[in-house]
Amino acid sequence: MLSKKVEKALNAQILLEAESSHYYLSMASWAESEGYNGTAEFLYTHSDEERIHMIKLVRFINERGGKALIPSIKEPASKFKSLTEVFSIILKHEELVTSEINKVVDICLSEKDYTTHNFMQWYVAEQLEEEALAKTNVDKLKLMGGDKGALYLFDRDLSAAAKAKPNEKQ
Ligand code: OFO
Repeated sequence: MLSKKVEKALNAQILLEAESSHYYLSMASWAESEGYNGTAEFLYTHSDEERIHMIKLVRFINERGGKALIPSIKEPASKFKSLTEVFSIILKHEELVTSEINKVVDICLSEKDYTTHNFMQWYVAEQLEEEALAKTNVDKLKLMGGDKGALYLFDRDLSAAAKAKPNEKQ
C-alpha cells in the first residue's frame, strides 16, 4: 500500500510526464509545418514515449492500492524560433523532470517504500539517457550555427534515430 506522501509525489509526476508528451507533440507539429520532417518524426515518437511513461505511473499507483489522478494540461507553446531553441527547451525541461524524479526517490527513501524506490529506478536511468540525448542535439545544433546543409543532415539523422528506437512497452 502506498503512503499518502508517495501517492501524492507519484501523481505529481503523472502531470509532468503528461506535460512532456504534450510539449513534444506541439514541437513535432511545429517542426512538421516548418518542413523539418525528420525532427517531427523524432518528436512525435518522443511524445508517444512520454505518454507511456505517464501510463506506467498511472498503473503502478492503482496496482499498489492508490488512486491515480489524470490531470488537465495547459496549452504548450506552439511557436519556436529555431531547432536550437526547440532542443534547448527540451534539455531544460528534461533537467527539471530529472530533479523532480530525484525528489520522488528521496520521498520513497524517507517513507521506507523500497518497492516504489525500485520502480523509480527505471525513470532515473531513462532521464540519464534523455538528458544526454538532448544535450548532444543542442551541441550539434550550436556547432552547425544555422548552416542549411548541416541542418538538412541533422534532420535526416533524427528521422533515422526515431526509426531505430526500440518501442517502449507500457
Ligand atoms: Fe519521461 O522522460 Fe522525458 O520527460
